[in-house]
Amino acid sequence: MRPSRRALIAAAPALALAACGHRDVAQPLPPARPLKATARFPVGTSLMTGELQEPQFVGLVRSNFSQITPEWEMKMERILGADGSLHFEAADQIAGFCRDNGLRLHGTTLVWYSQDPPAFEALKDNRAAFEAKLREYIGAVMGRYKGLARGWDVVNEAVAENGDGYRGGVWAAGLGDDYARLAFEMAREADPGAVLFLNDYNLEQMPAKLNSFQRLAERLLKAGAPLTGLGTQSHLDISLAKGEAGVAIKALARFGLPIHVSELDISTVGGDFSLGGDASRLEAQARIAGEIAEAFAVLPAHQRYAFTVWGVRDKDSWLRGGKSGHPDDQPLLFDDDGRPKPALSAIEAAFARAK
Ligand code: 9MR
Repeated sequence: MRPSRRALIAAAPALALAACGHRDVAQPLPPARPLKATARFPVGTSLMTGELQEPQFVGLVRSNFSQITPEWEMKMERILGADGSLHFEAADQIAGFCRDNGLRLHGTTLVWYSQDPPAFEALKDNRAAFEAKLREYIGAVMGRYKGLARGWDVVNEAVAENGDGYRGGVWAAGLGDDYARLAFEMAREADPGAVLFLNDYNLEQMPAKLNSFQRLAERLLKAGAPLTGLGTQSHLDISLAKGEAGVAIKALARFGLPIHVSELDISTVGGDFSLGGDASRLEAQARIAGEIAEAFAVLPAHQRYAFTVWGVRDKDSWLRGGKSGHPDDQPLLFDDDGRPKPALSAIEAAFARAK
């Protein structure tokens, strides 16, 4: 679906400036309406402790967002030492920032195939000890942020990369195929008030993966697991065809559970075609941002857990670095200088329309 006239009109000032090439824009864009002011549901961003030292970053977070996901500080890789010790300094710093600023916290992640800490590797042939250790870990982490964390990604990225079947890393090795159900039960014991998510990526781009994700959710629910939320990470890129950005949300809505757009970014360097210049790339990004925002905003109120972006300014994104990153990527809603982009305006327009 193309953005409506209203979305395009709302995006017009940003688009006009973007057309000059975002790196050469001399005048700052007029301030957008704070994102959270337009939404009737929590709007989140991820952040890292280092970013809390930057006044511009903190200002953008305070004015635009109402929920925070720590980008890695609440993951096992940060919390759990090789000897089984727990390290909460960084996680506590983010929790403190949330408390001080009246922001909701979303925790990620408790059980993730890609993290196989030595403390669990050592126990994988001793099922009882492995289970006790995981119960203790989930109890300690969720217990520490009880009351502040509204929800947690309990099981992250359980569907196989190609969408055909599942993967469980050390968790399946230690607990068998039932590891996800056990993890959800442990999470409910630790914090009965938290929304407990199954979370995954590429659900928009890969029908097979979306299908397997739904089968897993059905299986868990049938087995009585306290799965109470569904997360679609939504790492998208500008090659996404019209209508695709909202497909996961629309499919998952039938479960009647709260839905989290949990890690939205829209890469501008993806795709196997040339769009010709920054402006058209940012326009394509805005179209996709508007589509996914629209699909989320029209959900029934009780299903709108949160709409979360995976970072604030383009330069903060994980897509700028690492092996698969690209130095020119502009995947987020604010540019390197903290100026609002067309994608932000498109999201605001979609949120406003859905009221
Ligand atoms: O953006 C995150 C990056 O800073 C971390 O180094 C990495 C490993 O913890 O995780 C990244 O976030 C991932 C998220 O937790 C799960 N979905 C994919 C995200 C991007 O890789």
